[in-house]
Formats: sequence, structure tokens, C-alpha cells
Amino acid sequence: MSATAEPVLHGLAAGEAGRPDSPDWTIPQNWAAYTPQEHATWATLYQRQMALLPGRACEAFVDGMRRLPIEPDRIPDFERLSEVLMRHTGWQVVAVPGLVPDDVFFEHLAHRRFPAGQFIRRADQLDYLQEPDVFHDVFGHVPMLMHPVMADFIQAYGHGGLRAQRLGALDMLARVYWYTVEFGLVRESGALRIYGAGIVSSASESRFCLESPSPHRLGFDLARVMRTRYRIDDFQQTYFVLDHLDDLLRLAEIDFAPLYEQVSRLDTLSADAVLPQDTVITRGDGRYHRQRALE
Ligand code: HBI
Ligand code: FE
Repeated sequence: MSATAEPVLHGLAAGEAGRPDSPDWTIPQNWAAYTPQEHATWATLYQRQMALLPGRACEAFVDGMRRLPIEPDRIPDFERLSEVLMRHTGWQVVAVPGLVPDDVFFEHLAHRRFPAGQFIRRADQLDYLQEPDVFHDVFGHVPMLMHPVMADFIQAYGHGGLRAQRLGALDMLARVYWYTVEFGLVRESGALRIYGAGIVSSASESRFCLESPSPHRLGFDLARVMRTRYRIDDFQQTYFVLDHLDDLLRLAEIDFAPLYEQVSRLDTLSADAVLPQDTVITRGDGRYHRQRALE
């Protein structure tokens, strides 16, 4: 997951632990320094996900993956990725040490630079990590950056993030990112498919989000999503479904400011709420999270 576990980084002052020398937080990827063990971890994760994704990941993801220099047996080289991305959608991939402060993250996105974790998770932590690593960021996010609509939407999120910070509306905007770019589902050829990076980079959630009777699957509604809390520590309790990826195009053009006004007057919703006006695709039985709460 791209754990939006951001509080860790809030209020970090210059010179504090973890802050790199460059003001934009980028570091060299230093591809030659990855060890055989690190490449092997990539290979394990890659194999596991690629076996799961046919019939589960959306067409745009599969297509992006096919056209990028993302290989089974080695961590991708960001320069080679950037060459191909630049030609198709004008994006680049830059290396960062992990989570970066919100404003730094938004600045990169607004300039079509995707900050990707340089490190890879340890072999004994294949399923759990707190910060976005190179597998989550490159395998999960980068293929979708080959899709022109997603490419524009993520840039718009960067601009929108800087603006939302000034308007004190970041919580509301971050929920939109979470329930689209990270954990979004889309209808495709009569079924539900995954486009969210947090899902496509997770073996267990790739199955859970589509096959479990536990979570709700609701039609995407912008104001509704802005009010909805999310889980950063476990599978989502609700997934929001787009009718079409191109719906993101219209989303990117909407002026969020008046919506922030309206939504801030309404109650925040729990991650498992269902409202009378929701478009319910499947109503979850909630068993998974109820069970977890008892553990
Ligand atoms: N930094 N590297 C990285 N990746 C993220 O996804 C990220 C981040 N910093 C902040 C952040 N996400 C979120 O808090 C914002 O999207 C709101
Ligand atoms: Fe992410």
C-alpha cells in the first residue's frame, strides 16, 4: 500500500532525521547497487502478482505493463522507465527514500514526476509494509501512468493537493486519491476490474476486493467519497467503482473548492457506511473486518 500514513512525516523540520540533502527529496536510484537478494524479492513479488492479474486487472494496467521495461527478474531502472513514459504521456519516475511530505509529493506530481520508493521491502515482509517501496510504486502505479487519462488525473491531483492544502481540505482530497488511484475498481466487459495501485501490488487484496463477500462495492460518487474514511492498516471495507476510467477526466476538470464547502458541512462517514442514496453493486456482509476486530 502507499500507506497514506502521513502523520509520521508531518511537521518534520529541515535537518531532522531522514531528510535528504535535496529540497525535492529525490535521491539517485543507484540501480547497480541493488543486491541479487533484492532483485530476487522483486522476482517473487512480480511472479505472484502476474499470476493473479489476468481477469482481475483492468485493460489499461495490463497494456501499460506490456509496453514498459518492467521485467520479471530485476528491479526496473527508473531511467529506462522514464524514457518510455516520457514518449507516451510525458511522465518521469524519480527516486525518493519513502514517504515524502505532502507538499513535496504534490509538487512532483504537478510536474509529471512520479516519486517512487528507491528501496525494496525485506524478503520476510513480502505482504506488509508501511512505506511505499519500489514494488508498490513501480509495479502498482507506473503502468497506469501510460494511460493518458490517468496520467492527467494524477497531475491534476498534484495541483489539487497544493490548492487543498491552502483551503484546509486535504483530508477530503486525499480520500479521492485513496479510493481511485490507490484502491479503485472499474467496470469492464460486464465485470469489475482493478485499477488501484494499492490493490494490484497486493496479492491478498487483489483477490479480496473482487471475490470476498465482505466489503461493499459502491458506484463512485465524488462528494460521497470525499466524506468517507479509509483503512490504512488492512483491506478496505468499501471499494468505489467507476463506470469507465475516462470518468477520471471529468473529475480532473471539476472545481473542488465549492464541493469542499458543501462536504465540510456534512458528517464524515465511516469506512463501512452504506447510505440510502448509494448505488450498491454488492452490499458486503462485513465478516472479514468483524472477525479481525475480535482477534
Ligand atoms: N509520498 N512517496 C510518497 N508516496 C505517496 O503516495 C505519498 C507521499 N507523501 C504524501 C502522500 N502520499 C499522501 O499523504 C498524499 O497523497 C495526501
Ligand atoms: Fe501508492
